[in-house]
Amino acid sequence: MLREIYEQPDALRRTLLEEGNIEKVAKILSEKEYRFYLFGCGSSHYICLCGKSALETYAEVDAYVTPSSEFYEYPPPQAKSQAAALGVSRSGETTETVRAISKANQLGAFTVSITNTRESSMARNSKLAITVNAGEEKSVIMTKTFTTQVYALQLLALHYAQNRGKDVGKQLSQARKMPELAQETLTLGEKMRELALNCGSQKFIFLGGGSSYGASLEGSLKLKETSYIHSEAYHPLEFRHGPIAVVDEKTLVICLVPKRPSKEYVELIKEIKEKGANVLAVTSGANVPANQTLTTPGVDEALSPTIQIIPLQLFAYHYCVGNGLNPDAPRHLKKVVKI
Ligand code: F1P
Repeated sequence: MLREIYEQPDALRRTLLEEGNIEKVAKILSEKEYRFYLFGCGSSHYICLCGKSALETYAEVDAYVTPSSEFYEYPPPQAKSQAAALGVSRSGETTETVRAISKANQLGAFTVSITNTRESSMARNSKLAITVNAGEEKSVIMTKTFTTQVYALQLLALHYAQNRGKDVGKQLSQARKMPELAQETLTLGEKMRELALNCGSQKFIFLGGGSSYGASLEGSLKLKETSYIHSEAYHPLEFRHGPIAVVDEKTLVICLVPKRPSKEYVELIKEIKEKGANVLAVTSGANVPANQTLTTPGVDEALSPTIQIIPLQLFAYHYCVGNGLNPDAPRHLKKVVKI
């Protein structure tokens, strides 16, 4: 897992080599007025949430996200001929996502698969396919296939926007620097190790809104998968509506904070800290009243989940190892879930 976390800059570079194909897919999609439906399972579902944010921000299209199983069990009534269905799966073989692609085909949607596997059931059954070329991911726990698939969706959104005549040149050049930005982010490794080994917390909460919501869910999932610790993720202001009751001195709250957070988010951080929690802010430049702030490289907000997830992956890894567990042999998990 650790090796694959540190391979992310190279994996992102390899995804960038696929930009020509991503551009081609974006061109075909941009020829029609589609609504976008994105689905995946587990981490791949959260990748879709990050992708939704890029599609809505840059391409200004409606994008809906569901877990794959929900898509085929309760198909959205509008997922028909004017719909583009984007299925995300590292393996391209996860039963629910394969079924969701079939369901989308049946409904008449234009199907696109995003995977790390060139030959897969999903790619075969989709009209178009994007392979992220991250290299084999040996770990059951997704890390480099998370960042690269999010990155592919961000590039897709940017090229789609460009084809639609939107001025996203600045954001596209920033996106092309993602491998270097990921490299810079990895220097947070030692800080994350210290925090994971010394936090002494028993409850873990991740907060993130907008483009950071998917990354906060993924950060929380990494901790569950590696360390069997119960943790939860919320949209920041939703946390006030009940879950805040769990906060005490044994709670670590990791907040993904945009460069310019709302006044309400800043107040929430203050409030959680006053209730005794240890608050860690992950931000590219906001000044918030957390116990500790980790600074990540500055990047356009809709591109930020690719960067923000890296310290959370490192936290989960070090927390797991610090507790004498082996992240490469996670209990109850399989690399490809087939039902
Ligand atoms: C995704 C997934 C992971 C999870 C576990 C099993 O599969 O559900 O999110 O961590 O490793 O697989 P995939 O559809 O992306 O291959």
